[in-house]
Amino acid sequence: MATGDGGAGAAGGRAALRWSLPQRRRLVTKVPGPRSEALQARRAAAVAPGVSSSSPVFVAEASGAVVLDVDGNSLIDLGSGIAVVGVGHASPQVVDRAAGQLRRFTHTCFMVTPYEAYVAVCEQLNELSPGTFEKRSALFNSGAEAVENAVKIARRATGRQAVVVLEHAYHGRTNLTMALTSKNMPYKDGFGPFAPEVYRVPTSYPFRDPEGMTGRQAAERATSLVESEVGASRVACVVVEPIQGEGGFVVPAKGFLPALADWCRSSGALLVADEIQTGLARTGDWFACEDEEVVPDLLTTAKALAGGLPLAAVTGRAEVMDRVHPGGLGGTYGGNPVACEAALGALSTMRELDLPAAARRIGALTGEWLRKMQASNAAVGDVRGRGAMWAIELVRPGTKEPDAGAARAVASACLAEGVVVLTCGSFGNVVRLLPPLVIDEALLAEGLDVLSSAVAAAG
Ligand code: PLZ
Repeated sequence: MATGDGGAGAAGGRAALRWSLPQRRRLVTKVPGPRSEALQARRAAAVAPGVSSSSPVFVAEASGAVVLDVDGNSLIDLGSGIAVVGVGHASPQVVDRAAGQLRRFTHTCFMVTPYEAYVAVCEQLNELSPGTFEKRSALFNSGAEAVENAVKIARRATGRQAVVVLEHAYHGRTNLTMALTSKNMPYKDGFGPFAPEVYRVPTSYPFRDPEGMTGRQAAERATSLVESEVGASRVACVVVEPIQGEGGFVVPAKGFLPALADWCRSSGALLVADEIQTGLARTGDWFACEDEEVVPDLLTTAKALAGGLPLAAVTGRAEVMDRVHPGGLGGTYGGNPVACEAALGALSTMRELDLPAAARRIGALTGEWLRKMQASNAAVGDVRGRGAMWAIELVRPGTKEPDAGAARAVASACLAEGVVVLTCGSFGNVVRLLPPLVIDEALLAEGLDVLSSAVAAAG
């Protein structure tokens, strides 16, 4: 169960989770309230403005699917800190294991004196990720760092340099991952020059592609460009998000990912699946690739992996991973022991509560709700997603012209009513839902009801 008072959550009637906060929406001031506003003023004087917040509500406590702000408002969280707390905020096993580890030791550096939890996290990632072949993993701090390392490994293993990425891709904010990321504002503007040998080709975006274009045709459009403009034999890897995250929750047409995987195999390029946002139960499978039985050579994870602590990983075929010389990968904090223990807690929660199944139940409910919204509102151009990763793309009624203003208006109307939702998309016009997978179904429905009203008002 996923409520403080004993109801059955989307995670079903399996092992009980007790949350420290009642799982409810309750507003006691306007949102943001006076204390958040006072902190916002302090923040403006102290924090670099380049780091902004989409929901300027300061947090006092968070538990399960609820965030309690400093004014005492209890908000429904349909963003999970950008797909991180799938197991819920302050999830019991995450907290217990991390706290236990904090008391034993906080750091030694795995590259100096190793510890078991790092090995155990790698073992579990190797077991859970697609492919029955032998695998190895390496741990890092952030998603961007994992993607950078996947590229390093692919280049080292293939002896090739070119990296192919897709339109609308998001892979991070470091220099190499900015180059891999598609959208200029806010991620890249003025921050160049960017890393060389990165080539961008069209993705499959059913809502915006020519009517009737199949996944295989979209893949052919991409790979023929690579062949003519890059040269297949120069490609170290193709990096793809199986469902694009920041770029707009773009679900490719069926057949697109398998065709890319086939092309990689026949070209000697490696397929890197960036499952940082989609991975670890979010889409209803352990990994989104599994939906079409795509088996990547390298796979990146982060976000949900450690239930809120910073931890990321590259997992891949042993024969690829083993090509990197000892000492070629690492970092002071990569695979920090507290983060590794938290990950062991998160992974065991995902298994015990069967969170892939919970994500599928969330998806059934959410998809139905969003389609109803679309039927009654011409501003909802597209509804798409899988599992607990769903979005609406907002357009000017009767057109496909993106309406970013409407997406912003919907998100702020939801916040004012005590529901945190996120926007995304290359055109800023997508409202996305990433609820904790342990959310109570009634609470999710309440959040969707608030969203419906906000969308109706914006349309
Ligand atoms: N790959 C697919 O979704 C992070 C970005 C938030 P880091 N997405 C949230 C922001 O505006 O910075 C992400 C992702 C995919 C890579 C990353 C990068 O992960 O942990 O933020 O570095």
